[in-house]
Amino acid sequence: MTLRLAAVDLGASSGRVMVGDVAPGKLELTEVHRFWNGPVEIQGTLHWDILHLYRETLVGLAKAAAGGPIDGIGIDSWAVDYGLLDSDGRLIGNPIHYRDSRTDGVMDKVLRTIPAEDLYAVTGLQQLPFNTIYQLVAEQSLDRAHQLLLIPDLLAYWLTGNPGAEATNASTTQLYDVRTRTWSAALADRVGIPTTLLPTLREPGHLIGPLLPEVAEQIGLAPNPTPATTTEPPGTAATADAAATADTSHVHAAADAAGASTPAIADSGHVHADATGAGTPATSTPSTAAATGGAAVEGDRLRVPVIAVGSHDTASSVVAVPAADGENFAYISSGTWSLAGLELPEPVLTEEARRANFTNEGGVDGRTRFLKNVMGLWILQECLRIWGTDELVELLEQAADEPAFGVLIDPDDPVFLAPGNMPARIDEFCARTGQEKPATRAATVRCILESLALAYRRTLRSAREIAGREIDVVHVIGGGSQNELLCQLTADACGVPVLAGPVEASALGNVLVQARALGEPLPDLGAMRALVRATHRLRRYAPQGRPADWDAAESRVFGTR
Ligand code: LFR
Repeated sequence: MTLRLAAVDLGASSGRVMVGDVAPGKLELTEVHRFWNGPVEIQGTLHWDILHLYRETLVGLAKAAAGGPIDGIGIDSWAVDYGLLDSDGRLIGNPIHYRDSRTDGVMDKVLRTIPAEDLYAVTGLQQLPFNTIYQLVAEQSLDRAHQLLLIPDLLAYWLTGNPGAEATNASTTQLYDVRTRTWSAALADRVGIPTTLLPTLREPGHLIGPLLPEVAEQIGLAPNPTPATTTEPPGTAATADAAATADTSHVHAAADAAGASTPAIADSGHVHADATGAGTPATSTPSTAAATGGAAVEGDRLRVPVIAVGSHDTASSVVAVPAADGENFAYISSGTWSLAGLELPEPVLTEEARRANFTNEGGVDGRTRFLKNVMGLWILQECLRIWGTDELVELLEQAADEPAFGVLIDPDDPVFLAPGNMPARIDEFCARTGQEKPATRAATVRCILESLALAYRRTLRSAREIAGREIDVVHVIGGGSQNELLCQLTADACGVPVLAGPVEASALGNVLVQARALGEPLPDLGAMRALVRATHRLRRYAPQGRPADWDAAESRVFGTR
């Protein structure tokens, strides 16, 4: 039996709905829908267009459903951002983008009340100005807010009527106690955030709930299918009452009705822990849904389960790192951001880790993602936007021919965080650091990629030293794994081979966790990774060049260690 699973994977520059076909020895991903995402500035505030994201999610799910029965749906997205609901379950305003300037100066203000050491001891989180805690301190609508839902949880709530907080993403808020894996009420109190805002936590693999009937209808899963329409989601003004009352109770009724197959969900909350082996919470199986056409089966088909995955996109990507058993690996999840680090069994909360600003984010199966955010391809994306070109392939070819170690920047300099004229900011950085500015666009691209490779080198070296681990290979996953020049520079800079791929790592991690929850024999991360490795082509980059050149370049940008 092949499971057919929909992964909704929302990135900062595009959203995707993919269909994953999973069976023993099989892991195939097909993109059914891709759409633009990005900040929307209104009167100086950067927002996410959340209804656009929801509508496009429905369009994607409708396309997925048109191709055959869906056995599960999982949602992942970037971290830290949230929507606030009022006491009727209505969304209060558009979620604000983490690159918005409302958090300027907030971190320093909070650190005057709570010493950075105290914050780190509890949360183990890197200091980023946009962490949810700082956004909430800057929040204008707290007095009207009843509940906070992180972006994937908000979409899951609109699909199912069931609120909650998936743990890997909750771990990025800086309100989560990484030692006990619960919300830190003490921290929330200290910064004046009502703990009642923070929803019940759920782990990857848990059933969130079946699709609300009207959502199932909207995506064409109805006894008399109607074309996919795009009405307002529940929780917006027009349908709020329904969402808060009738619809929610319907979900509970549906979940109860399916109780026979979900005892373990109630007990352990873990779908795949169902001792009966049914493992099919409130849902159909492909065989029943496809084979017969009776009314009961039609009813089942509507109750597609939405399953919690590693809803932080980086957590899902790390699931799909195609590491071999026993390999000493580091990873770089490469997209708008580059998340560079290690997977560890436990958080590292030492003073050394704090000073180096390493984060201990929650991974699937209780692992720790010990990593740092490197500014990533964002700087390049913004350059292309400002230049008004999408001719990246040509630019990369030219950049490969540019001389090495011309102009170098620190990509993590705060000037590169907000959207804007990156070529001009690079020129200003050069002026500030006594360098000639890049003479051509190709030189600018070379500067960005070489500087990223330097930042990876520095980050992975500290990760290795602080965690006391060896690194024999760097897995580059995500969209950036297609950037051959960046992969080669990364291998050269880090002095170990790079294995590049898969590109759609977060969607793969998303479907793998769903598949296990629905009973697929993927007992642990090792089994999931073996399946990725067996089904995806990876590209190997051997390190070239002279390490001494990278040493010299590093001390030019960052000074001596
Ligand atoms: C990557 C990512 C990072 C997070 C940043 C902001 O997409 O999720 O892990 O730090 O976006 O949310």
